[in-house]
Amino acid sequence: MKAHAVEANADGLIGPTHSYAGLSPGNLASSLNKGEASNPRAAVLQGLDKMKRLADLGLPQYVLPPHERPDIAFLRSLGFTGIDARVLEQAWKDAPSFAAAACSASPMWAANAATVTPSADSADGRVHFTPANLVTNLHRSLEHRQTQAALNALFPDPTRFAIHDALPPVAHLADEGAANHVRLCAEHGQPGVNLLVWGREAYEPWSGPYPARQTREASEAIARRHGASGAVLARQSRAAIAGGTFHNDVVCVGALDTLFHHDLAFEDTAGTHAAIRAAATGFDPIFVEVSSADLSLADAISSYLFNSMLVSLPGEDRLTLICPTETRDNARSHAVAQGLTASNGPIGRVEYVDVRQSMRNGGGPACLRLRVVLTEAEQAATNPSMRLTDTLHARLSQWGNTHYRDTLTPADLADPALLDESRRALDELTGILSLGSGFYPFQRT
Ligand code: SUG
Repeated sequence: MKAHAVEANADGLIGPTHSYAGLSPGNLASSLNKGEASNPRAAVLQGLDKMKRLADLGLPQYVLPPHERPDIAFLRSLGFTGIDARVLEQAWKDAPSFAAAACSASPMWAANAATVTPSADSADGRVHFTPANLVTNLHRSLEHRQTQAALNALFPDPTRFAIHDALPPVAHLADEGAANHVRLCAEHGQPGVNLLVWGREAYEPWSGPYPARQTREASEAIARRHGASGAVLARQSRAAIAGGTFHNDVVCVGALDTLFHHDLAFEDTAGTHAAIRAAATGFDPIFVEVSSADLSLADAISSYLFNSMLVSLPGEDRLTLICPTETRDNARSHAVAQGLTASNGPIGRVEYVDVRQSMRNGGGPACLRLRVVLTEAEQAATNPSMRLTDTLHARLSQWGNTHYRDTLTPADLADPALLDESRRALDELTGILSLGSGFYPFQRT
């Protein structure tokens, strides 16, 4: 008999350099909004309010700190020298694309932080984490070491938590973390099915219009190193990637026994369903599939119906789907969402959250959170300063209001004052979240 467990969320706190730099080919929102002015202050407050909604609904909620940006150490590795402000200035002059990558606040999308295997599924009974190497996009490849440090700060007990290194950062092992992983189960604390969705094989010639960001071999290696039971590997459909589905979680989400997905999510839908059924022990999976006739892939992507949080709330029999407001604004998506609750299916309620600042970079409610199934003993072993309470929500909102700008264009990223502002904010945050001394590179020099 396994211990009772719940699905906690760890959200990426949105950083002070949140901007629209058009850094992610194949992510249509990122390309479409390139060059627009962002509002980092509104962004961080929207993210915090979303976290509070989940905490108020009764789920444990944790905060993952933003990374140090601009990433001066990365620019130094490219040969830029002198004081930090000069490194930044020269990089913007000589290598603006690299400078833009060094400024991205992309660690906010915690679904890409790591792949997580709960203790109920792992060979050694610990919770396993592999930070994603995110090698497909330069700006995201800068994340995994600091992500590992953040996970170590949140889950400090090595007898309960195993935080691995990222997979070797090469294209053959391209990994985007939990955005391509869905866990199904009867109860969170019972062994589950781990659906790992990949877009291409390591040695496959790739000719699609957009990159496939996850290799089959990366997914296999993670299941192997975590000792994950119930692993099912499924190929993401080529049509989905070509249409702008840069992660599987743009068209698919699951919780407990329910997988909710678009009919173009998988290359072989019937085979994927059959493999999940075969791997499921103690429950019959329920597939809620939305057809292209009811919702085109383009509408699914622009409205982010599936990039929602599907959650099991304390005391409720049916699941709740937490969608971005863009889903409500799209008549077809809204009709599908209403149809879900009107039916007698597993999804009983739909709620909406405003994360528009993140959405304009292709990051919906599901992108902003990393799901971590935890027993009570495991929850007790987390860093208490990183758990969102009403007090921490108020404190971080005040912190964001104090330190963040309310407008930022990509050109503003070159402003050396932004470097100082960001560092001041992160320095204060280090104390608020008890991250330990020297958590950020700038604190170590
Ligand atoms: O990797 N956007 C992110 C969005 C990640 C969404 N995550 C999930 N689907 N789980 C990405 O494409 C855009 C940054 C810019 O263009 O400035 C960006 O990185």
